[in-house]
Amino acid sequence: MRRILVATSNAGKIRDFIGAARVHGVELDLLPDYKQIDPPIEDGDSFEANACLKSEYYSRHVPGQLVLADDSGLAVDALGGAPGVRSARYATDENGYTGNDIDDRNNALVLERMAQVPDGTRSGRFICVLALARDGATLATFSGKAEGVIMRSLRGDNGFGYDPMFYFPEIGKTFAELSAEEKSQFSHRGAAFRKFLDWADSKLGA
Ligand code: ITT
Repeated sequence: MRRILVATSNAGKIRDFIGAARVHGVELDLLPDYKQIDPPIEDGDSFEANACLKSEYYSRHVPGQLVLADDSGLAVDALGGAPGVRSARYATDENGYTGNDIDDRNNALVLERMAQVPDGTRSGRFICVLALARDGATLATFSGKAEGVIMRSLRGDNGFGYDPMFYFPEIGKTFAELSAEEKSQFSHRGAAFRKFLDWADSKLGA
């Protein structure tokens, strides 16, 4: 496969991508000098819109190269689909918080808002859209989801973001109790990544 650059500032996503790529024997590189580039404002109202916005934006910095960006989040049914596209900034939207432990704050807020929600109605899903772009134009998008249940407390030390509250019934574990390779088999990001690999095999060649 041709060189694919991944544009993300999220260390947890990078870990997931490395795990998924390893499972498939593929190598991914990070966009060079990512930190020197001012991030775009993610103001799209869907995962797809934000993924395209990011991949198109970053691909303009590396002419001729293929750039993959990820927009993703957790949609909880009892919260009307929140945090959804605002997943990374759920606590920021609530109270302006922007510190380093934003994942902890986001988790605490979801647990608090779910406290009175009875068992049996605590369903939610992770959604991921990957967008592949070159020279500012999207070539294709790939989506994946994972259906689970929102726990009443956090469990597991792996992963990132909402992983410790996301119980995956098929294996009886939260996503934070899985290695990156295991998570990629069940996760929204792994599913989207496999669609991307299939597309890349047929459109870009080996
Ligand atoms: P980039 O835009 O730089 O990729 P970001 O963290 O801002 O990084 P998003 O806007 O796509 O990315 O927000 C995704 C948020 O959704 C992320 O910060 C987590 O809170 C949550 N999330 C997405 N995928 C997740 C996963 O696999 N496990 C846990 N939480 C996840």
